[in-house]
Amino acid sequence: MPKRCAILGAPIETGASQRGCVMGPASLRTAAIEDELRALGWEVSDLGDVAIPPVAPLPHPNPALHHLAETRAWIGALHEAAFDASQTCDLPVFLGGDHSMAAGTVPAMARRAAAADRPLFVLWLDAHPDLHTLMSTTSGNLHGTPVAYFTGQTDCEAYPPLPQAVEPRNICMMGIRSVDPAERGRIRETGIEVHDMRAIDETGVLVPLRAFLARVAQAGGMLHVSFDVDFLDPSIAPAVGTTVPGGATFREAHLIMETLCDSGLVTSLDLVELNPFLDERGRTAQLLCDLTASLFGRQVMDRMTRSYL
Ligand code: B3U
Ligand code: MN
Ligand code: MN
Repeated sequence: MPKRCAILGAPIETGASQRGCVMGPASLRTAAIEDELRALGWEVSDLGDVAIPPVAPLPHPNPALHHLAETRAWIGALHEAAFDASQTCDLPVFLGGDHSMAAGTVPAMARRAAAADRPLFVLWLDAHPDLHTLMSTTSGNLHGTPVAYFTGQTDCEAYPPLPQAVEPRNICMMGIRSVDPAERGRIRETGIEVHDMRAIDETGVLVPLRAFLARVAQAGGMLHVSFDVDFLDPSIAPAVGTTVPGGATFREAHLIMETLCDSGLVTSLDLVELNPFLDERGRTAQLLCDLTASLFGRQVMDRMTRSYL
């Protein structure tokens, strides 16, 4: 029986400082993400884009925050739509949209996992840990807050109540290379596993990835992958508002996606922060599409055995 995938668009850009992520889902559709996955033997249904109604501004003690009301509305709408999408398939793909959308998708996947009596694990591929609370962010860009929210930190109360928090020990971050002081403290307090670029340079991507996948498998967990475009080096992925030098290479990124495929553990995916306004002839959208194809089973040469350990 073919495996089923659902595509859901989250055209949200109010969590970022620059506009343009609203076009992310359209750009990924133009790059033919649906056809690519179908060609790999998946049954794919495109559920269209989520939308929010107009909202009134929400006051907050942190004067730096902007677009709080919109973000709260997006989190609520996305939570419901992502949960519903996950009930129709094996592996939903959420097309962003800035990373604040993970405050909707990840708690929805935690709820789905809890209903199946399984723990949710999260692989966070990003230059940033996105671990600010609504009080600690100084930029006020709410795409820097989803991890604090879905791990149940205080000072996120202006967001919708969290039905199911993700255990910090079930989160693995890779590619991290831009961390604010408040986030650094929170990484220490929560014990979230962080592999910064130095660690990746020292061991390669497979050592920490295989260890994490072994933990997921052992716990019988579901695995959500949240892929921020700025995880990649800006030289191969220019279409993002928050480029940070020294990111993952083309080959590291594909190897991660192929290894995730081999593990058979991935149960949901975010593709976030694609800003087509900053792209060059669609190359970042195309790369994201190709990386997703690797996660869904595309290989250069067939392998007799596909072992990830
Ligand atoms: N930590 C900084 C920068 C940032 C976080 N996430 C992104 N950028 N994409 C902040 O604004 O919170
Ligand atoms: Mn991010
Ligand atoms: Mn980032």
